[in-house]
Amino acid sequence: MNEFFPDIKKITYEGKSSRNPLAFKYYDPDEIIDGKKMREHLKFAVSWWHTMCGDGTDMFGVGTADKSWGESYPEARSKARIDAAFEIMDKLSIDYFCFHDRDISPEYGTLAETNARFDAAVDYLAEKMKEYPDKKLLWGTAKAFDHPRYMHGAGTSPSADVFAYAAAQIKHAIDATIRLGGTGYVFWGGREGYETLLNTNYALEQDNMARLLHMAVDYARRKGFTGDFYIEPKPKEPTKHQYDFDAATVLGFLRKYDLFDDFRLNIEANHATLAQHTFQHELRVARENGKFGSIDANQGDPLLGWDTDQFPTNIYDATLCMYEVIKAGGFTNGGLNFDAKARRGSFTPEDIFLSYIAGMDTFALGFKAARALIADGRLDKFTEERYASWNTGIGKKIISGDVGFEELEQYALQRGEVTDSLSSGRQEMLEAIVNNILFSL
Ligand code: XLS
Ligand code: CA
Ligand code: CA
Repeated sequence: MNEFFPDIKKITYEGKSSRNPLAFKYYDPDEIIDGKKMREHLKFAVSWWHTMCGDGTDMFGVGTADKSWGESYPEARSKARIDAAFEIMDKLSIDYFCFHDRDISPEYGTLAETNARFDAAVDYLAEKMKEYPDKKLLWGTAKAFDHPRYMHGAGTSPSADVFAYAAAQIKHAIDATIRLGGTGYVFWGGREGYETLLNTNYALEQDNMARLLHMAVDYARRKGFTGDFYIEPKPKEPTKHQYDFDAATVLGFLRKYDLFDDFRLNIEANHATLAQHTFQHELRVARENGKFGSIDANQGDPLLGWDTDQFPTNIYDATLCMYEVIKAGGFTNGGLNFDAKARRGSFTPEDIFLSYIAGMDTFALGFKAARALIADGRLDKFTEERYASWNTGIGKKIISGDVGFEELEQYALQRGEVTDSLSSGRQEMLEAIVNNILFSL
């Protein structure tokens, strides 16, 4: 078969002194760490929508990158895209991919026709996966947000017909995910939110979203899906107010609607910062609630207030991300999906490889730095000591439930002023420790 990137050979690890732009400097896929290859620790995934479909179109101009894969007709293009995707994964030593149904095959008139052509593309994908047995589906999802029918939402549309259509589309995307052995299924709340409360039945929309999720879980489990369901929080864009605002909001929703046991979170860096949180904050909230699942690895631009989906190159953030991942016990069904696109000006085929190399090296370094931070132990020890008052005396009694307000009042009256029980938070010292670790790698 013809190669799509004949000038690009398989990307190899050359180490940090290499000056070859088409080589890994930090990511050695086969390096064994704690008995596991780096590729198994990091579980990188290609995002089909950005890498295979995104051509740099923005609201001010048409695409700059050619993502036609040499084909003018949608069916042939779907197939060529699959061939090109496997070449990219193979050359970059990436073992996973993620897709929306419509990235694989677009809409064609009726739902029945769309489904039939989608199924044919999935057949081809399944064949290709046999040819490359180490390439796996990390997660699938349905694009229930771009067609005009979803202008007011899918699961939260005011139209029950649209809800039914979305359910039918999601059912089919779940079928494909199961068929391809996907270990996850994502719900990102595309247009599930509102522009104005003046026309919105907030309570009904929330209840309906929960109804849709219950139906999806019931259906998928009946069909034998054993992977994880994820909700991917995002605070705004495309709607002014997205219902799945951030990790804490989603956890409250899952608890309210008896969905808590069925879902984990897919945390995206750029969505965290849009919600005015750090990436690490969102991961910590997920982890401490037992809901860490998967990651959409990218970064926003601090000067821009929208979802720029840039390839992650910030080692500091990647380190603190991987710190949370390691503390969560590593990835199980999830992984690091590059929900990221090369900038509109980075339009050549090589830019696909260069941008993935940048992101993969960043996370390989972040992984090593996070391991070093944990092994160093200064951060964890400092935090542990900061909370030492909860291990003995009155702290221990509060935790064990042995005291109430009356006893605490007695204690406070006897104890006198308590400011002397505090010690410095030492933020600057801790930040310097992180720098010390980062620059000694
Ligand atoms: C959009 C989201 C989307 C999800 C999948 O902002 O990041 O790409 O990851 O629907
Ligand atoms: Ca995402
Ligand atoms: Ca995004």
